[in-house]
Amino acid sequence: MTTPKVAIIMGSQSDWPTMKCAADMLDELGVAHDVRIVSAHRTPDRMADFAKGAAEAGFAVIIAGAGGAAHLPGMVAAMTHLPVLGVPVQSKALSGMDSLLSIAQMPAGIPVGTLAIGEAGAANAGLLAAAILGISDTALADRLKSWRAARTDAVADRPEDR
Ligand code: RP5
Repeated sequence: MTTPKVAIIMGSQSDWPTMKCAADMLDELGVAHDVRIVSAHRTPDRMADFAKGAAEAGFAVIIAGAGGAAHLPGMVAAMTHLPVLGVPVQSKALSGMDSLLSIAQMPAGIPVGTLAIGEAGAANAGLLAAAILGISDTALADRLKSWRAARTDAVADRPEDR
């Protein structure tokens, strides 16, 4: 069995309901992925081992979700050249604004591709990972185009019950 090309990591079990939207999107597009809990502050050694070994393990894209002082995506990006897509998980205290700014405001030099707060961001991270892999996988690119075309076709010309 080949190693999945996408890793979905998150800081806590509590992030899973959000990050599941990325996993569901990848499932829908037929993209194999691994899912792991990797906390920057609770399991820093696990995070470093994962990030430093991710390329050699065969991953091509990393989706990293975290909430609050959400340093996981940036820390992982600092330890791998692979593209890191950051998903700000909606926090209780600040509704995810803390997560968003923590992930988006990386200093120049170590980029994290930051998505929207919450489930929309996670779903879009799945789509973006598929688009990145689709550059060198025409079958996947075709599946992604079909997925988008179906969404376009589903939009009615006029609202119902008008
Ligand atoms: C972050 O703290 C996690 O990414 C999570 O979003 C947040 C809360 O974690 P728990 O206290 O629910 O484990 O590290």
